[in-house]
Amino acid sequence: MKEVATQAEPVAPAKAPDENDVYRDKAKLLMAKYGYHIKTMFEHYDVSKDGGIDAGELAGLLRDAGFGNTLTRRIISNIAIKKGDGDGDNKLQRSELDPHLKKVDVNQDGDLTPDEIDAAGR
Ligand SMILES: [Ca+2]
Ligand SMILES: [Ca+2]
Repeated sequence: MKEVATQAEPVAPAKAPDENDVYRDKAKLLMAKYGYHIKTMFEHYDVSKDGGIDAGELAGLLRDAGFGNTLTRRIISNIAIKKGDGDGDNKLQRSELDPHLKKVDVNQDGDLTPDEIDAAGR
């Protein structure tokens, strides 16, 4: 009798939520406050209403989302602005953010839904 190699189903290891899961949950909670609308959230954090998110405004977003502490938020904000700022005004405009957000906003409706956030970076 031929031995049938039992094709072991890949068992999903019971893995503890990794850091990215934690970030995704924070992002979901934050987006929920703004009805998942990117525009609503952007306008909320553009405190100075100049059409761009500066490092201080971004740090406020990170604070509300529960990321890091005052120092790490300041560092993260400065790095994010440096990386994303295309026109050198030290702020992130929608035009500078949208190419990144579009990768998450799969159906391009301007909302970041929990499903899309879950799928991001997997
Ligand atoms: Ca602003
Ligand atoms: Ca800019």
